[in-house]
Amino acid sequence: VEASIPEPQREAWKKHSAQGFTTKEEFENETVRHVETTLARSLFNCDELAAYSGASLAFRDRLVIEWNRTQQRQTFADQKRVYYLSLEFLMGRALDNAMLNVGLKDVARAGLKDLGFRIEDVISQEHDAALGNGGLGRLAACFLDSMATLNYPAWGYGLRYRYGIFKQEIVDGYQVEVPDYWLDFNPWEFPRHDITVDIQFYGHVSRHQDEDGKNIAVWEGGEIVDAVAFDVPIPGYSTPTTNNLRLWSSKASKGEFDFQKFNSGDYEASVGDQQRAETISAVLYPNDNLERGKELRLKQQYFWCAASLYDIVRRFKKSKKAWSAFPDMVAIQLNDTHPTLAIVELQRILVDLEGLDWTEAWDIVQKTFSYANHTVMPEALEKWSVPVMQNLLPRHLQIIYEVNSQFLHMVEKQFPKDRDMLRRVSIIEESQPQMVQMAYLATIGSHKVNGVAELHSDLIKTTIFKDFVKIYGPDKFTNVTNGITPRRWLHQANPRLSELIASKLGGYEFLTDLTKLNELEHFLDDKDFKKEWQEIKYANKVRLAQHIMNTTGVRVNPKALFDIQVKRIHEYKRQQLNILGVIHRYLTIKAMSAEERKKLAPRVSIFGGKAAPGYWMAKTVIHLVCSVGEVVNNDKDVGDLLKVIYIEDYNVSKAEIITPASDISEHISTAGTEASGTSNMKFVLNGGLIIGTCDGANIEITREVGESNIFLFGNLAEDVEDLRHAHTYGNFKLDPDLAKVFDAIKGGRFGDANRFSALCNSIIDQGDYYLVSDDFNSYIKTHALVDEAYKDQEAWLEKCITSVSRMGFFSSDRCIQEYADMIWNVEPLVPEQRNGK
Ligand code: KOT
Repeated sequence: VEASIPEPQREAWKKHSAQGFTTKEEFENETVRHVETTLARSLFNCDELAAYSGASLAFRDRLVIEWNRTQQRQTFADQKRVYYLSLEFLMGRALDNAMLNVGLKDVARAGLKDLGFRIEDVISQEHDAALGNGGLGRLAACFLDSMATLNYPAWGYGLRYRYGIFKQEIVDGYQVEVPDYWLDFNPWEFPRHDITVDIQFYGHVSRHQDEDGKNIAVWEGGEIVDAVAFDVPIPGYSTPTTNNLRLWSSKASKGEFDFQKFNSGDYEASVGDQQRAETISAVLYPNDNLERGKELRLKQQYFWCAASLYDIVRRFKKSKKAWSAFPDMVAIQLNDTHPTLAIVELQRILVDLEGLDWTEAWDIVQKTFSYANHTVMPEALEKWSVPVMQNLLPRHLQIIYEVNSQFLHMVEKQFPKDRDMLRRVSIIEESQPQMVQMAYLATIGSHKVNGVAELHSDLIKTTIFKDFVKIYGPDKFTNVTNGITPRRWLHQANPRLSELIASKLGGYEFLTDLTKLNELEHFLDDKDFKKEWQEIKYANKVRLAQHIMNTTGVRVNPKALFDIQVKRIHEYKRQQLNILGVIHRYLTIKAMSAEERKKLAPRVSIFGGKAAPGYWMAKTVIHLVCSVGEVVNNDKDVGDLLKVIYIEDYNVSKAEIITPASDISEHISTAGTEASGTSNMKFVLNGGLIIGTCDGANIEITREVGESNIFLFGNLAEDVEDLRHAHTYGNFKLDPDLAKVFDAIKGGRFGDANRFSALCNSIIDQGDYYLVSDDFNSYIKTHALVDEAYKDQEAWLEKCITSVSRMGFFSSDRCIQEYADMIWNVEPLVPEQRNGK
């Protein structure tokens, strides 16, 4: 490593080296200093936003010190690093997380109080970093937290979108999308203008002889766009390890910025070029579980993969090791197929630029990469049109053809004469136009492929990767069940519950070893403990009720059963089943006598989540929920017995309020469609129960908490295909209770029925692909069981506490440990202890 400061002067540096605050006095000092100097404000114009900014800058200074030390440590240690490539990082807010992870939230609370602020108000000033759609992006954020907490030398690589996921407004019961410009003031990122990579697009490939007479491919022409690095510190919990998340931002290249045009007076065209370059990292595609094959998306993918690979290779080359050592120093994890071009880019670097033999290079590539699959939904599987790729990335397409040809030769040897096998596994789909199947390319270019929950990992082995299991053997395919970080999703979101648990378990060790929660089972007879647990749940419900009041004007009774479904709106997640069930409940209440109504447990049905802007069916579901709410919430017959709420703009910081407030949450996807789900884990960890299908991680949650502590219903994954087949061949009978619900909708009970006809028809006479009708009866009956169970508050509470005590498995720490041991083969780098830390 080159040192810029000569030896004799280093003592002076060490003497003046930044320390960061530890005491309340120092925190106040730093906060005020930042408000007065960095922000150039004073106590006369310091509002909550300025207080947030000052406090964040004070914490940022602390993070930066450990961050620099961590990076130095990792450089000197010269050991294998993990690079987590994800097109989405759904981080949420950073200040609260930083306070908790460095263990100084109490100090900050006291300091802010001295300065005249409530810590909650200050924290809530922060804009969510929302560079993701849902589960896939949030998983990446939980993984960063766990990798840092477990002291793994790990980097995240992503895109610095100028606009994250849109903000959702509900206007007259319809979703309206508003751009999410989040970069106005972001103290958590550090621009690294010195780290800029030229990224090439378009152009053509020619062949040249090098000095040794070797024929090499040269990719020439086209255009260059700059990738500028922005770094975000990722502090581990209760460890000095502070890892780096590097986000790339696109900029017109200095060389390219067309001075010709500029000087010739064509200023507009010149600025136009600049804007076109900046468009690459301008906006996150707002589709979850859907790929639309847009060229700009492919551009984003290559831009980010090429910049990241350049960075990784540059770091490796500094070590002066032989190329064969690359996989001993570098593990690259692909978060779904979005970064698959990284495989091709590494092969291109090794063969075209570094002059390695094809076979040697490909061996390195395969040992370096691993690929996690997150979905089996056919519309989410990435395929890129060959002509589009030919135009944008001509050399990469050649490499893909070569990889495919060698792969097919291998398969042909193994399965002679099986032409259909060759057709099925070819990376190039022979359609019109031809398509590149990214999941196949990712599989062929990786040494391990994993699913994200047991059922899902089994399913991919028998469906999309069936032939690949025959070719490579079963060991290439494995399962790593998803997890969530207990720091954010218990300690931060539910501080009182975390504190109560800590008081019983004798400390906060459970936050880094979540299996310790099982000791809670010893307190099932502890009356005071149970009373306090119940009070905490109630307080969390009061807080959510307050939020609902403030944002919708609807008063909900916090004593009612809170029934919550918050996640992206998708037909396979079946919010339509939920709202149709709610309508059924409403009709049942309307038909009851006053006596009967008295026996019913009051309910609040809460929905939340964004619909992709072009997904009409999903938008119709939102509109139906809002329309039902409009009627039900104003029906005097119903009162507190039923309220229907749509929470606007569901995001990470809303989830932190919503998750601790559930009595029951809905995870009701058609069996076999939800790869894992992770909000199911968050709700149970916060003392709520689940109503769900035998899908994704629900199955493993059931195994852990016990069948008596979860409300399962519906058809099994193994029966779905037959049922769909039956529907297609005229064997479809609409559930009679569901028929009544449709009659009510069609009769205009919830406003103009035409607005809902597409939704109704998809179930009634278009095959009911997601089996809403098949599962309806079972769903309604299971909700009746929920009602019954909730009446016995003692028994309910016991279920909740028992469930929490058994959730240890679902920590993302366990999950990261499995990736590290089974897939990445990396060791933690444990920092030496300093001043008693
Ligand atoms: C696919 C394409 C574009 C954007 C997102 C996706 C996507 C999201 N694919 N899978 N997911 C979700 O990933 C989560 C984390 O593994 C899973 O828990 C969830 O079931 C997937 O739907």
